Amino acid sequence: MATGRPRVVTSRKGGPDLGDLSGPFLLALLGGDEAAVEGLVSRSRALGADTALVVRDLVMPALCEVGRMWTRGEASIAEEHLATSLASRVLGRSSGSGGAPSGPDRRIVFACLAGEFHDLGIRFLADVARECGWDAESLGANVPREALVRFVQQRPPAAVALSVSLAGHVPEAAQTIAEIRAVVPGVTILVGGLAFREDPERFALTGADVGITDAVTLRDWLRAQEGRRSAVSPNGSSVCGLPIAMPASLRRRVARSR
Ligand code: B12
Repeated sequence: MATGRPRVVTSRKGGPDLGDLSGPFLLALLGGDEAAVEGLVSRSRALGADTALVVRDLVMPALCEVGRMWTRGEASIAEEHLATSLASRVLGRSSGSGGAPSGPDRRIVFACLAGEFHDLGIRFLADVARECGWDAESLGANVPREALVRFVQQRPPAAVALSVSLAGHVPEAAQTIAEIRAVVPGVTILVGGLAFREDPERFALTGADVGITDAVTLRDWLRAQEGRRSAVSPNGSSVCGLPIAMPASLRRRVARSR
């Protein structure tokens, strides 16, 4: 995959309008009303929204508003924590699965960079990827660079998706991407997160292949990869994402249990 300026992709708006549900959703999150949050997610699904759309049009606006309220002193840190964990729990339960993933060409690893604690986005995105039939692994928040690079080297996926919320972490993203490319040259690297929603020019500073700022665009990008061969070079270092150094019998057992 070529380096240089990332391809920045954005899907057009579309799908059911969840606008009427967003106010009640915010109130339910701030009030810690799990049944109401669940009910509103179910109503969105009944209107035809998949996880990507629920994340973009229901969850994101509510959590951005929680963030604004937090900075204005209208919501406490405890209320923010409550809203975040409630959204994460309910969405996790309601997300579907797109069926069995079809091999290493469809394996994607999500991670937040070292020092980056905003991992809710990638938790949702991993659900979106699973709904698209991808084998998604989320390494969560604050993944040390060396650990991430080693993980990707040992089990090369088709794609690595890095999340950056704080603008100050863009240089760390660039360094991480350079180190991943040095050990797995063919992997497709995506970046996204608040840092790029605030200023898309920052994509160019990372060296990533693809820049995406929302869940619906990621869903569309993942679907568009269907049928395309992975760019990961067949150097024998990965079979279904499991390290080649693993004994063949153990590898088969682990692969069967996934
Ligand atoms: C919840 C939250 C926290 C939680 C995070 C909990 C968790 N487990 O994620 C905690 C309490 C840890 C936290 C900490 C901090 N936070 Co905070 N936080 C928020 C808040 C309220 C919501 C974030 C969120 O979950 N949004 C919802 C998710 C779904 O959105 P998302 O992460 O952007 O992801 C979506 C897209 O960006 C995209 N995406 C994300 N990553 C990727 C990657 C790829 C590859 C792709 C394709 C797409 C993609 O898809 C996702 C789904 O659509 C925001 C407010 C806001 N406006 O966002 C502030 C906010 C991000 N935080 C902020 C700040 C300042 C901090 C702290 C510095 C506060 C402090 N003084 O300690 C620390 C920093 C910690 C750190 N080093 O990372 C500021 C950032 C300001 C700025 N512009 O830089 C914000 C904007 C609040 C504000 N208004 O000031 N925070």
